Amino acid sequence: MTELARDIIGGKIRAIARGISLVENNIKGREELIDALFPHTGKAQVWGITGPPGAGKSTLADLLISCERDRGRKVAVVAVDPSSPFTGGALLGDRLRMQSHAEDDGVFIRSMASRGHLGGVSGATLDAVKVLDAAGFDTIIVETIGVGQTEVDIIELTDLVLLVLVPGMGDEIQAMKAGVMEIGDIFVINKSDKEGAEKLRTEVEYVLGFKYAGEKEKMNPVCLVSAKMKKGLDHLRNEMERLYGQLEESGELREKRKERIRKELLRIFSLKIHELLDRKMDFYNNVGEWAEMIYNKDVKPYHFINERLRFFLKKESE
Ligand SMILES: Nc1nc2c(ncn2[C@@H]2O[C@H](COP(=O)(O)OP(=O)(O)OP(=O)(O)O)[C@@H](O)[C@H]2O)c(=O)[nH]1
Ligand SMILES: [Mg+2]
Repeated sequence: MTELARDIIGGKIRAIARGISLVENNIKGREELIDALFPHTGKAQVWGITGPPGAGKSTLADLLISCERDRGRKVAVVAVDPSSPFTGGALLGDRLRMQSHAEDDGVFIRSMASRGHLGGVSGATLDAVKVLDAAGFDTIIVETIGVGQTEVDIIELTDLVLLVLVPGMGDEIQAMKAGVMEIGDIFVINKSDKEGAEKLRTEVEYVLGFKYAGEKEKMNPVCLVSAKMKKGLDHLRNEMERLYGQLEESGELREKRKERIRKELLRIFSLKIHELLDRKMDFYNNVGEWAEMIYNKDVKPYHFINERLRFFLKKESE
């Protein structure tokens, strides 16, 4: 085991930060590091917080950090910024609304930018969570922006998701019926100090009522919160605990995590095959010429592709 891996397992903050940078930038040594850390993972609870921009996700995360610290648990927050090429660093600063814990060794806060490399931010975030898990954080919170189709699939990254909604998004709720309501395990209506929170709760419960027609006891919790005023936190925290306990007891957590590994395997294998294609077939150097041949009707497209593939695989196995 490398010194870096040992220091991460020992909980050394600088090593943890370096480990995450290594993962984020996909630097050589990433795979060895994750493999070394892997036996030490699986202990942390991994929470997702997602919702539209400015919904109060970071403010809420900040409060949850305090709750966890009060219970003697170590907490890490990873804020994923899927669009940083466009928003630059400005948004990142804004997202880290958790500075009150800067001095606390039991708290680690980090933002991750999407660097657009293959494997993307989801792969990097999953590995960053592994680093934090191995480092001994009891709770890991992953914050992502998103309503609807985003690059980062929060369900794929975490055990349980809080979807943060805010009053005044009635139209969005209409649009959400189809997909987004599937995302949240717990629905947090934040900014309940503002007008319209009760109305939103009714709307959300109405939509969930359809989803769970006849099985009301299975309906997701809907929690009214004001992160700014520190209101509604106890109820939310109790629901989080209750749901997590259920997940553990029913075996669902195990299944979720296996499903996460299945998706990860698919992504990594695809990635590696893609790399192989590029390296061994010299795809990008040849593709222009191949396109020319197809354009000129010198060859038939599928026949040509299958021929090339057979040739490549044969050569590989020799
Ligand atoms: N009135 C009110 N304002 C809130 C509440 N929670 C957060 N805010 C404010 O909403 C703004 C955005 O809060 P953040 O916590 O940065 O929201 P976010 O969802 O993390 O934002 P992004 O990460 O940029 O998407 C800040 O000005 C907060 O002070 C709340 O409960 N009530
Ligand atoms: Mg934020």
